[in-house]
Amino acid sequence: MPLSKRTTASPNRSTDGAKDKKTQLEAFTAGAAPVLTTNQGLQIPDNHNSLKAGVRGPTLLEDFILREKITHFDHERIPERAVHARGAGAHGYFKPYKSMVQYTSAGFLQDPDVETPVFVRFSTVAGSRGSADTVRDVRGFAVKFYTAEGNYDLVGNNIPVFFIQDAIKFPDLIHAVKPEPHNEMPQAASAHDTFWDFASLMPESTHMLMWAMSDRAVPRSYRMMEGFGVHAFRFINARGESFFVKFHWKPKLGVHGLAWDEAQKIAGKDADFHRRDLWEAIESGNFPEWELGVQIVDEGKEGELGFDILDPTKLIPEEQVPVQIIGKMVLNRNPDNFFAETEQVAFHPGHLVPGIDFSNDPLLQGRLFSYTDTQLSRLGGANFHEIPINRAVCPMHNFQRDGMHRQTIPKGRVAYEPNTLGNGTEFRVDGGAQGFQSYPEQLEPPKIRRRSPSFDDHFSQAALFWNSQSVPEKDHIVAAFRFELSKVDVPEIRQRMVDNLAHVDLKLAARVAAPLGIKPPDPKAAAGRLGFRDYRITSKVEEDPALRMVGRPGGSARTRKVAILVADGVEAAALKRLQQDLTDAGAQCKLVAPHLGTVSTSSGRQLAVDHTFTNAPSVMFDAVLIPGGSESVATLGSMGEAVHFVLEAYKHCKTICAVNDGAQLLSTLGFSLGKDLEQVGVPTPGVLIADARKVTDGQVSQDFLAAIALHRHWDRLNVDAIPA
Ligand code: HDE
Repeated sequence: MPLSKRTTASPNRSTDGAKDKKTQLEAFTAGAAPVLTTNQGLQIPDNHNSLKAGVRGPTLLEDFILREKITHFDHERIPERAVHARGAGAHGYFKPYKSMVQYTSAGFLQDPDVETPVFVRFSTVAGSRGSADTVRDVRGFAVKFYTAEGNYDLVGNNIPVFFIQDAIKFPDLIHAVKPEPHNEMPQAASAHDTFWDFASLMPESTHMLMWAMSDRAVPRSYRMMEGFGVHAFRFINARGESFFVKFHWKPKLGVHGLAWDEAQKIAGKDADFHRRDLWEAIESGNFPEWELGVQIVDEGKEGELGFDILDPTKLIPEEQVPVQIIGKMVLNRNPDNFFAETEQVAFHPGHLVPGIDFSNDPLLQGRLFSYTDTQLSRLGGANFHEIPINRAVCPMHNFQRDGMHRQTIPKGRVAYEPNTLGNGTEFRVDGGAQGFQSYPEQLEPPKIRRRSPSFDDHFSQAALFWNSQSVPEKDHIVAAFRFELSKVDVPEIRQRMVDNLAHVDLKLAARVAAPLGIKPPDPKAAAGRLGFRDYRITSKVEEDPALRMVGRPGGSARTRKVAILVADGVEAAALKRLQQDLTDAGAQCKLVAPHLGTVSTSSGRQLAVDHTFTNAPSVMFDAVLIPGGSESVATLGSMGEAVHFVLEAYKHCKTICAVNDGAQLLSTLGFSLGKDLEQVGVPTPGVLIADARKVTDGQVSQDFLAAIALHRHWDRLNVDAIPA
């Protein structure tokens, strides 16, 4: 699919031939070649032996071919990102649904026929580059739009608020969450003393902690995450009018999380789980899609929200200001090279286009410094904008010169402005209506190093988030706090944290505290501490359904992975029909068996096996089908790995469909299934028992698909009792 037929046009900017990012990148792309050469192009005769003084003698310093190869290898690594080191990227495009001309002059938001190329990088925050994908963490969601007016970066997260209110606390936050400095442990985890020491002393982090302890922090897939710009930005229209705007990305596949036990196990079984999921979805043509949404607040009306729009620990409830959906992003191409593209891409919240501007959010203001600064050391100098993935697709011209690894060869003697020597007449860029215009906001003196009192409310939206959760989601939040705090050695830190939580909800705090070997939470103890603020706003909404993940409409079985458990003697007829119906609905079915190769069906046919129980455990799947066939079922029942597979899928609240005597496997494992196997659907949520004869009319497939579309059956009872 072509990435861009037309690019966004600006009245005073012409574009050159490199309109399309893909075409531009192709100019830098190299494939396999029939010879090996040095970096200078000299053909290499032998890539297996270094130059030696005699076949058994020492290697000669003269061997420039060896030296060049080893030297280059020695310098292959660049510093990993200080935060968001672990990530995965993809190319795609963005298209607005309608013109946003009323609110913004941004060219790429004007014309529904215009596709703007994008590159997106998803990431975790705390872990190193080689850490596991499924750790409990915030996810980065950074989008670079290659517009005709320059690159616009929307550098957001999958959580709409942040831990801190002022950029000056960012190094402290990150030092606290990163592995502890004396022993560099733990990797990619907030469950340790320094993080909770800091967090418990920073009540402003409470709202974000609620999100970070929710299933948002263990996404099922990058494709199933929301994205948020977090800060308030500004839209500015052609008349110079300003509107506050908050950005949202809404995934077409719904918002879904893993079970915590599942996430931990995946971290060991497939550390690349999210990266692989994104890659495979794109390779198979299941292009992930998000809609771009905006919440717009007129400049001057922000006071009516009831909280400070500049405070990044606050979100605007969707119940209060609805999200307008304004466009769609599709990711349709994997990078050709991870390092060249995903590692070298350089995002920056200050990469803006005319029509979009900042707010005074003090967290955002600090970011405006940090991102260029970090690229200087990470990408080795000031010319990182010339790296192919970072190049704008519109013409770029200025008099910045030289520096490490400069690629462009600027012609002529003029490297200053104003000048007359460039083209014989005076060239001067000195004000005027063209190009980027900062919003001429009136500022209030005095210069002051202090937090605005309007930022003092630390708990009301944490409570709003808590009150908006479904029962199982609340249970998961409690379990996450318990897990994290149980890893904290110092009891005073655990105590301080639950005392803070008492200001969100006393019952929540008491539940968290119960197994932690500390006193019951004491709201008064928290209130006496430095950093605590008594101020509390009254939220205009008490609950916001948009804040929960469970029970939202629009779930689908599309791209969901279904394991079909088979062994010799499996009955194939119902299996085949279900497999076909699931595949037609976009699910991905894989046959998991005791061995690779084939298994024989009860009628003597051969079925090709995709995976073994060893190489593809249940945590790799969203749902399980256990077909009938007494021999097959007996074999599975005698295999520890197969039994564990089913128990674990059940524990993780996944949909399980058992056909005929497949159900016996479930009952031998102790699940109560009701008596009537003729009946489709039993009291246990997400466990379907089917009669093979009924499969042919398609109803079983429909029920199975509907159950998979619910993602997980979190309301399944007593899963904690399952020993898996
Ligand atoms: Fe970042 N952040 N950040 N951040 N951030 C970086 O920039 C920083 C913040 C976010 O895939 C770094 O190029 C400061 C909020 C994403 O390449 C660094 C502050 C949000 C990514 C940096 C914040 C983010 C980064 C490290 C507080 C959500 C990954 C490498 C003032 C709105 C981008 C780099 C990618 C990366 C600094 C807070 C999102 C060090 C100082 C809030 C998605 O410059």
